[in-house]
Amino acid sequence: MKEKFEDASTLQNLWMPDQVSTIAPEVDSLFYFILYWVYFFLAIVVVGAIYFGWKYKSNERGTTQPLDHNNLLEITWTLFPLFLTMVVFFWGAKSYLKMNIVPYDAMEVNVKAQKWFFSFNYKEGFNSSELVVPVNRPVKLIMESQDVLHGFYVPDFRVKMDIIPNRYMVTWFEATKVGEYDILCTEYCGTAHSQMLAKVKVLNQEDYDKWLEKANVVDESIPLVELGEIIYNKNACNTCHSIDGSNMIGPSFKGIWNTTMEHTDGSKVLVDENYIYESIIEPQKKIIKGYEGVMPSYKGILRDREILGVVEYIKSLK
Ligand code: HEC
Ligand SMILES: [Cu+2]
Repeated sequence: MKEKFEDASTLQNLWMPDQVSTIAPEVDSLFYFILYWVYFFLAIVVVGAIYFGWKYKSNERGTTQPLDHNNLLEITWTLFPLFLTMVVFFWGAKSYLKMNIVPYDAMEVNVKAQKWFFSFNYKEGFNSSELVVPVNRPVKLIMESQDVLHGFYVPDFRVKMDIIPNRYMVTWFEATKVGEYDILCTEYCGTAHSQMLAKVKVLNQEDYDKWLEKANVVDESIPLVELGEIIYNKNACNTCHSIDGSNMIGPSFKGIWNTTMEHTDGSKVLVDENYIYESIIEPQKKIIKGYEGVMPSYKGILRDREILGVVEYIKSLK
């Protein structure tokens, strides 16, 4: 918090998020340019209305002369706003292009949005539930949705892009300050878009290299049960499955091990390793009675050891 206020060179920072990308100051200055002109015209209208209301409040002065026209006034109130809107247009177009033309040397990260979480796939060959990037380096995001429309939004970066299913959506940013910033999904018309929270971690190059090295190996030293619990929280299983027996969007994990589940096709299946594996990789294959087939596939997202971890974790929830 202290850091926040040290940065607050103007009052503006009190009600806007920090400016942490190269584009943020540009977006804000155009925003304030428009905002201050709006205040200016608002003042003219309000002051004018009050003044004339007062001036002509009674008929004592008689009626005014019929007005014809006033060339100077009419030309002014046409040309001046035209000039202002043109400034806004060219300024906006310039920033818009800058936001949409990705620098050629940008580092690339693939982003996948699905109900109800983001995952970030690195070219080095692993997935992360956090977007971790080096500071002062352009980052290109190639985004796709596995199911419905989602939105990718980082307020501190002033970066926002819808993620439309069946196509790649591209955006980019260059973070200017080390720190941790919020990622939000901006679709609010579904069950849990508002809970699709994630973080961008901006590290200096050295820390980033270290993180990359570590993230790229599955840590064999973590016991399977703990790994399973990490996956449960990290990969959003917890938005649909409880561990205390209560039903959410999906069935609870508590006590399901070694029980039989009835499916919509009437078949009964024992919850064992194979069934859990299948539920995670091909969730639509068998749908449990009383539930909808809304679980996303984790194929290509969870590695084998991680799935084994989930199996052990479910076993442990007696
Ligand atoms: C969007 C909600 C959602 C998310 C996220 C989700 N699931 Fe599911 N899951 C469901 C629903 C709904 C069902 C029941 C319908 C079906 O069988 O597809 C289910 C069924 C299952 C089953 C079969 C369960 C049983 O009780 O027999 C397993 C195992 C499972 N999920 C594991 C996971 C794991 C592990 C994760 C995280 C890596 C996860 N799910 C994430 C919604 C979700
Ligand atoms: Cu969403």
